[in-house]
Amino acid sequence: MKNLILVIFSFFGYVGAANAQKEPVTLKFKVYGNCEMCKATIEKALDVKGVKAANWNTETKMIEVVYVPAKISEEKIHELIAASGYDTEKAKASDKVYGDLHSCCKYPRGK
Ligand SMILES: [Cu+2]
Repeated sequence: MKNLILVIFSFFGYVGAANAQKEPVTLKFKVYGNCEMCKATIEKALDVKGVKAANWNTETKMIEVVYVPAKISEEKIHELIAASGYDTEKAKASDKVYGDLHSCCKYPRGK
């Protein structure tokens, strides 16, 4: 009987952990960029499954992303932004995509 209770409790513990992963969480980090056009590109890059909302601030260069960890990873979010041409704290855009950005969008970059 004790074992059965233990099994039931660990089952609910497992379900609880799985549900936690399905809850949206908010991530805030820096994305290098310049203007409203950058904002549109960055936010469009995150128009994917698992991302509930993305809002990049042109003044502070900070992005707020609401996403579901069970559906998309934090790393993937950084990679998607980098693939659209913008460097983040964790992922760097390739010189090719950076070079393809509109001239007004070529944000200052380190070497
Ligand atoms: Cu721009």
